[in-house]
Amino acid sequence: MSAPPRILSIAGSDSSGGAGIQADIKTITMLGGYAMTAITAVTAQNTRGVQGVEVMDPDLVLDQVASCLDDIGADAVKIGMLGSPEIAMLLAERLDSFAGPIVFDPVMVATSGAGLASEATIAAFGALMDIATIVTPNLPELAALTGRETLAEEDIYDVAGELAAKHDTIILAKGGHGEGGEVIDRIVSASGKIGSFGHARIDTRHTHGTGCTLSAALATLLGHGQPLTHAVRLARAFIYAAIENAPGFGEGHGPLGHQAVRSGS
Ligand code: PXL
Repeated sequence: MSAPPRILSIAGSDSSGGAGIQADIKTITMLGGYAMTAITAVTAQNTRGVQGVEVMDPDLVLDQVASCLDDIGADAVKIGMLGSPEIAMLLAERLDSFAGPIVFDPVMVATSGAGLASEATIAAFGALMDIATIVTPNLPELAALTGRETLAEEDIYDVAGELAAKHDTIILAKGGHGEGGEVIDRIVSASGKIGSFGHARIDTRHTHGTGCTLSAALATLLGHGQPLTHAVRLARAFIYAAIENAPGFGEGHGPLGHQAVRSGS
């Protein structure tokens, strides 16, 4: 058996196991990767909301990253919840020399509506977008990153293209928060549209951790050496299968069924 791709997830912990580091470990493992973690914050959380947060010391976050990269090494990195502007800035500096793909999910708000990044932390996202291979905002995040209150459907390509150009990266603008029966995800570079994927919207409240899962899947598939557009296609297939297989836990926004996704489904 060939060695699995080594994937480092830098993200927050979700005690309820649906999002954050826990979703990432499940996703990376199910997709045949070897999961490593650097925890930025610990949340007390369930499907109803976030009951408590403690942000890690920035030095300890960097130590976790160094412990992984200096010994085992990584084929791809995923960055999620950051916890503080200091952590964001230090990570951007540390990962500037990382040679593999970096997937940055600019997490701002949990599916439950709880805030997961302060304004100062969001202001520091630029440095991470500068070093990211691909950034995966949902539509409210794309609006916030480009200084807009709202974003009209017809402006998504232009706005995402401007952001891609500003940070020399690729934007995957996720359409889950859009209107209509079809969810459209668009991949955009500085020079315009690369591709788009549509999927019938699934009527469900069990979407806790979808953003984390998609970005971790993308990092794992890029770590496997899949080309970017195909990695997005496969990561979307994984997430829709995980939504279809959600176990229905909790009284709020329940977790996905990562463990139930079989290869080929
Ligand atoms: O999906 C956003 C997210 C990221 N990180 C942590 C989370 C969540 C959503 O709940 O809990 C730790």
